[in-house]
Amino acid sequence: MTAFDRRDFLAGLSVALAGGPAFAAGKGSGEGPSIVQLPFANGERPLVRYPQKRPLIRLTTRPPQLETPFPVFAEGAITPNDAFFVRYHFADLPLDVDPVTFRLAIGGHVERPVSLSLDDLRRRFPVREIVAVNQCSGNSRGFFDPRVGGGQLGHGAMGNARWQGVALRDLLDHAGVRAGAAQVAFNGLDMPPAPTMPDFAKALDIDHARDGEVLVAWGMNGADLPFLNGYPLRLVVPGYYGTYWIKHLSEITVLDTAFDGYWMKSAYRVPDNDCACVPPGGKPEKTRPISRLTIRSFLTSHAEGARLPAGREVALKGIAFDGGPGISGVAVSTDGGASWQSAQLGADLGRYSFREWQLGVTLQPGEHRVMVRATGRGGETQPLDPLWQPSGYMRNVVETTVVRVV
Ligand SMILES: Nc1nc2c(c(=O)[nH]1)N[C@H]1C(S)=C(S)[C@@H](COP(=O)(O)O)O[C@H]1N2
Ligand SMILES: [Mo]
Repeated sequence: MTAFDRRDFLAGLSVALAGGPAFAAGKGSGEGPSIVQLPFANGERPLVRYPQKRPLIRLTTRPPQLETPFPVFAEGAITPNDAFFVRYHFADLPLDVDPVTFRLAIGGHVERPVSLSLDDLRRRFPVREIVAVNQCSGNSRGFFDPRVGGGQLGHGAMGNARWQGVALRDLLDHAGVRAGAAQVAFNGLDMPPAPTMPDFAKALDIDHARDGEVLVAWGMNGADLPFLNGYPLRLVVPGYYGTYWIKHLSEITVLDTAFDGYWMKSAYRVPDNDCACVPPGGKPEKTRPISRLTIRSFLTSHAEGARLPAGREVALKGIAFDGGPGISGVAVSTDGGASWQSAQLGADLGRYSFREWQLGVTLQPGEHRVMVRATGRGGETQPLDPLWQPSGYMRNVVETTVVRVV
């Protein structure tokens, strides 16, 4: 973003953050914003326009939480920057990031604490790219039954982008990690509204941080990160839930102990068992930090209630992804799970990316329950019955879309 754009943007952002007329997506002036109905109780949401964004589904104003309208995922395997979802925990966003004076600090249990400018990052380290899905732990939480507390999201708190930046490993090597390092903690420029509240910070084990795939990224789909997606730098943790993908990243701290911040120790934890689940309504005895994405797939070509022509071939299309093994197959049922057919997979953009799929079907008149089930290269697949847990994370049941063939 140029300095000029940024000024414009910041003016717009403060209006939006103040809860003002957040650029109504409605047709003309005087009309309120368009309303989207997510398919669960209390699912009415306004479509609002924030700076650098097309109209998105607003969950909350302070902090800004915006979800991607689901039809966007039919546009292709890459989620456009202006449609990418936005999630913050606190409304106190940085409003004065200057790309010239901005510094990323790397310190803690290292030989040489360093402070790097954006220029240093671009010039002094090999530039790397990876296509990876950023999905919020609570994506699809609104579908939990029994319902759970937290943002009642539809399926739009996910997105897939080509991220560009430098390997975290190269930065850590530059600072020189000292023997005995255990974890690396990450903090961004946004602040809690009161000093008594725990700053949003996350940590990765040292081996994970040094795996060469975790990036400190400035680029997203060939452009600077949109401000609301973490300008000027964010962490990219391929295969891991979005909670680790710290935005406005300004501080990297190597620790010789496990990081004990609130957002690791108390929040973003899941039942410590194979399914990360408990019986509906139950409580886990033991928890662990949330980590890898579970495998998921969606029909994107047709929405619930769509009308399809009878007796003619129709292309069903969609996306699938997992936490890193990569998608090996997608099965589709048009009869509520009685029979399944293998879909054709689209281009492979890497094992952390959305993988497109499609299947030509010819259907008889009537109502059809279309179901999609992905399998990963490790053999893992999606459950037919939803898993439940009290935080409403990690939904990955086989989703069903009812279409009418006429
Ligand atoms: N600085 C900062 N980074 C953050 C957060 C935050 O509140 N502050 N939220 C995290 C969570 S929970 C998610 S799901 C992702 C969302 O990324 P996005 O807003 O770019 O879609 O950002 C992560 N990084
Ligand atoms: Mo999240």
